[in-house]
Amino acid sequence: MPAFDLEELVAGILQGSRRHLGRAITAVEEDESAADDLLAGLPGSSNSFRIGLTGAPGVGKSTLISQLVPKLLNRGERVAVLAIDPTSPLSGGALLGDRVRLSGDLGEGAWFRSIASRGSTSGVAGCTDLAAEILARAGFGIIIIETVGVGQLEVEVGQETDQAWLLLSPESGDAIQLLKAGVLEIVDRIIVHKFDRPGADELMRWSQEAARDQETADPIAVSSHDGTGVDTVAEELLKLAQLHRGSPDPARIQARILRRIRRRAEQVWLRQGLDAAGGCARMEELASSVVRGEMTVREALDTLLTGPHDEGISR
Ligand SMILES: Nc1nc2c(ncn2[C@@H]2O[C@H](COP(=O)(O)OP(=O)(O)OP(=O)(O)O)[C@@H](O)[C@H]2O)c(=O)[nH]1
Ligand SMILES: [Mg+2]
Repeated sequence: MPAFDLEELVAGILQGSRRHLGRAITAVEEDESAADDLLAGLPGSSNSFRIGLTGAPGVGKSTLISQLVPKLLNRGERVAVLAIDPTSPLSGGALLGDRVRLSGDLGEGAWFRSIASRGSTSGVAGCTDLAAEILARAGFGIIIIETVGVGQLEVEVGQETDQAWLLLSPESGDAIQLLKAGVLEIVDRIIVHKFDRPGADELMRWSQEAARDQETADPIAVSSHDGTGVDTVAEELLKLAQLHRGSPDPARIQARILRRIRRRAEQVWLRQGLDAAGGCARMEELASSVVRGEMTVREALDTLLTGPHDEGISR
C-alpha cells in the first residue's frame, strides 16, 4: 500500500472515521510493516486494557461478549472486539453469525472486527497485537479478543493480551484435556459458562480446585442465557482495566514489544537468508537433486546454507 494511503488512513482515524480504522486494520492484516507508518502517525497511549477470551467452539464466547459490551459502554468505556478467525475456511458461517450478533446498534463507542489468521500462528499473533495497538491509539479503552479453541494458536494470541480468560462449559467436557495440555498455566481466570446447564456445579468445583492449584483468581459462574454472573464479569473487567491503566505491568508490556520486534526481525532475516541462499528456486533445485539420489538431505542443507549458489550441487 502506498504511503499516501497510510497518511490518509491516519488522518481519517484521528478524525474518528470508522471506515478508515477498518481499512487500517486490513492493511496490517495484509502486511505487518504497514503498522510502522500507522503507529508513527497515531500518537497516544497503548494503555488500553486487552482481555483475551478463549474457549472451545460453541462455548458461548460471542454470546457473553455481546452481553458485556453494552454494560461496559454504559459505564463510559469505548470497547473494541477482535474476533480471531480460525484457520479453517469452514468457520466462515460462525464468524458471519458473530458479526451479525455483535454489529447491532451498539453505537459509536463499540467496534467489532474479525481478523483472518491466514494459517500462520505468528501471523495471527502479530496481526492481533498490531490491530489492538491501532485500536488503543484510536481511543478504545477496552479491547476484547475472542479466540476459538484451546491449542498453540490461542496460547500465542493469549500472550498478546493483558489478561487471558478461559471459558469452559459443562457440555464441552474438555476440562481434563486442558489440564493435561498445560493450558491452565497461562490462563488468568476461568469462566464456568452455560451455568444454566446440567453438570455446571461439578465443573465449578473442578475449576475452583484448578484455580487454587494455579493460584489464580476464583472462577466466575456465568450464564449468558439467564444473566447469572454477567454483571460480575463486567465489574471485574472494569476493575482490571482501571488497575491496568493506573499501573500497567511493565514486564508484560516489555515482553509484548520484544515479541513485536522479534517477529518483524524474523521476517526480514528469513527473506535475507533465503535471498542469500539463492531463493526458493535454489531450494527446489536441491530437493530435486536429493530425489535423483545425487545428494542426501543433509548435503542439500549444507549446500544451501554455506555453499555459493553455483558450486553447491557438485560438492
Ligand atoms: N445454555 C446456554 N447456552 C448458551 C449460553 N451462552 C451461549 N449459549 C449458546 O451456545 C451457542 C454458541 O454460542 P456462541 O456465542 O456462538 O459461542 P462461541 O464460543 O462464540 O462459538 P465460536 O465463535 O463458534 O467458537 C449458541 O447457540 C448460544 O445460544 C449460556 O449461557 N447457556
Ligand atoms: Mg464466537
